[in-house]
Amino acid sequence: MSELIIWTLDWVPEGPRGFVRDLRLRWACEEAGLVYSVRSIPFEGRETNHLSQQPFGQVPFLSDGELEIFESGAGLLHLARKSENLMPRDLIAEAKTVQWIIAALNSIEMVSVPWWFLEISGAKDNGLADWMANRLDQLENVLKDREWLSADRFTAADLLMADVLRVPKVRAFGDRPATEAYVARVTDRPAFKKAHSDQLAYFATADEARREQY
Ligand SMILES: N[C@@H](CCC(=O)N[C@@H](CS)C(=O)NCC(=O)O)C(=O)O
Repeated sequence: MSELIIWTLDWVPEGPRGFVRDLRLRWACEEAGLVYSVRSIPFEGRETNHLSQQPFGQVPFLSDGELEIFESGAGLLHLARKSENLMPRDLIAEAKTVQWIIAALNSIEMVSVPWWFLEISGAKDNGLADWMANRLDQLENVLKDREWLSADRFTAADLLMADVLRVPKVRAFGDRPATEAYVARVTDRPAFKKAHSDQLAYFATADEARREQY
């Protein structure tokens, strides 16, 4: 068995804690019962200090023995291949899980991240608001008729979609009861809670190391 390592930053400011995307991979490993460790690259110099592992200077990336893989979605798919807990082996259910993983990234997060960025930048008139509302309404329409996105059970697609949707500003953008119930349901899973509290603890430990250093 090769060693699974999730790579993240060695420290981040308060704001992103609990939301750094290494959480997606931690959460997936917890759901799958996979043994993993977490290691980090320095926050200072992150734009260029790990370009051979992540060409955009971001985290996370994953190593699995010889294999190194960047993009949280690609890492999630890699982990999903290791465990039926994340992705059913039935061909149709698997295809539907992959479909919703791509939809979370390419139809929802593709809109939500730029919208969120304009929001926190204090833009007076967020030009992406209509697009964002439309996408969330369309998803609400899907979620009002089902508990899970694929295969009538929790899959990696729910993990990713809920992670995209649980951002507080996204969650507060309009009243969408089915989506809210979905996010609450998926993030109520013990594996999410463990991954989330582990990430918070990881950066809290980093605070102590930093205090000693500076
Ligand atoms: N598409 C990438 C996005 C990764 C991303 O946005 N990572 C953030 C942390 S959650 C990051 O590294 N930010 C630091 C920076 O961009 O300087 C993925 O899903 O892995």
